[in-house]
Amino acid sequence: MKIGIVGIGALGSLWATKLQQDGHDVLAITRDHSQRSISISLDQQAKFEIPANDLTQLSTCQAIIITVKSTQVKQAIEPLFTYLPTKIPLIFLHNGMGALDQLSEQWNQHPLFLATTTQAAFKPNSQQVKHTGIGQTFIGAYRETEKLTAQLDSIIQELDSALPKVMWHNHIQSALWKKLAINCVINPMTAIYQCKNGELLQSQYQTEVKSLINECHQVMQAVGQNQSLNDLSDRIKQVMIATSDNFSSMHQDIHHKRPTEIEFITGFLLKQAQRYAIDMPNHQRLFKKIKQLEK
Ligand code: KPL
Repeated sequence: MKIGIVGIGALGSLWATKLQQDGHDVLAITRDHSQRSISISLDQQAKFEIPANDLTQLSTCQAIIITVKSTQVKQAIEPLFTYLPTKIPLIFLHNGMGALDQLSEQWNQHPLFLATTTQAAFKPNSQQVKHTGIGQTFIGAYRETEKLTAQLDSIIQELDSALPKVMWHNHIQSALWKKLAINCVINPMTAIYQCKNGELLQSQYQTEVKSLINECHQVMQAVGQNQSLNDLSDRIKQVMIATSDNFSSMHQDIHHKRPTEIEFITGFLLKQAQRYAIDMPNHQRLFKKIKQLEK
């Protein structure tokens, strides 16, 4: 297969190297379109040389995976519009929700898919990527009109072979809401308290964690995401344990003075809460605090 990867951050680099290792042609699209190739090593292996930014090659790709952050989706994808025939599936993989709703109407003809993953990767420098956690990736439809076609099914099989497990999800919105809840609790708290994910299990944070989960659960119920409060709390705690030694992406963004994804994480949750007139004092407070830290 020929696969385009837009965004060569940690997850984009992981996908690019794993796909090339599995024998596929990879085309990397980076922020700087004048860069002609990228050179990157995966874990302890030799370097992968990946061709980059020949936009005329996009039309020959079987699928494009967009791994840029939710805050960069629009600016990364809009310039590619004229190079992308409408038959090519575009798979978006990022934290948060609502980023695709900002795309211009011209994308209506394109098959758009959303993905969520528990794979973890870390990029210590621009030439190296480390696969730090083995997980699962789910892909599903952005709109109800998009179905699992035979073409997409065979792409998913190839992706699964390169970086297992990759699976189709009939209700990707529910997987995205669960991930959103995790990110709404862990990301702002770790960024504000400057701690690792696992430190949120300490007793001093429990009252706040509980209130955040409660508020989030109310919104999920209102939008029709029926998950019990206990299951949601357990899932969030499991992620704190499984990623206990990690700094969340928002912690890293604040630390490196980069914009965070707060608008598409807590911001998205607050917008939904507003629609149903649900009071969200705890998430509001975190949202404001992260906005201040970003400044
Ligand atoms: O997705 C994450 C992030 O950091 O953005 C979690 C699951 C919180 C892992 O760190």
